[in-house]
Amino acid sequence: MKYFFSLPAVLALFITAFNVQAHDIRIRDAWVRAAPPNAPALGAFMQIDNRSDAERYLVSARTSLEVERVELHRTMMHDGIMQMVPQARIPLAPAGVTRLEPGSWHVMLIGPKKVPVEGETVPLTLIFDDGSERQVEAVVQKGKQMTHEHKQMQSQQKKHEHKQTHSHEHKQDPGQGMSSD
Ligand SMILES: [Cu+2]
Repeated sequence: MKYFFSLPAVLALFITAFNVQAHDIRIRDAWVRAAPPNAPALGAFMQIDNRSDAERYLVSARTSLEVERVELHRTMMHDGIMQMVPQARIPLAPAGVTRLEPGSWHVMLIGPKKVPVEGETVPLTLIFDDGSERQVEAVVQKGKQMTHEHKQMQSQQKKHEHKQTHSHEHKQDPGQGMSSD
């Protein structure tokens, strides 16, 4: 019976450890960009504060919204074309703010069964390198016009509604994305 009593104690220790570490990470201003009902993917954005003095990483995300899968992406210039590149993790600089925003790092909800409308909220769970999790409600709202962001869905399949352009002339000032939305 010793096992019976000690297991909860061990679990409690783990939970305490996670809670302590999770205080280092704070998420603000989470939002999902409003999209047409047939959108093949939804971008989710936020600001992540890392209040620790160590580099941390966002390693995955999930949602209770019904989707095919969730990926971490970064929009970047590649061979003169802005495209989204799946990321294994998103680095969170020590004592810094990392902005997930259109044209940069973002969480991508791929293959939503039903696209939420403006004003709805999307529950997101962010998972960090130490195993801790943070939950946020991301509000669906219109983003600024971004013509380049989603035009290269990694190699495959579905064509999507985003305009095709082979320049980055519409790239936004990274400083504008979140603060004014
Ligand atoms: Cu993406």
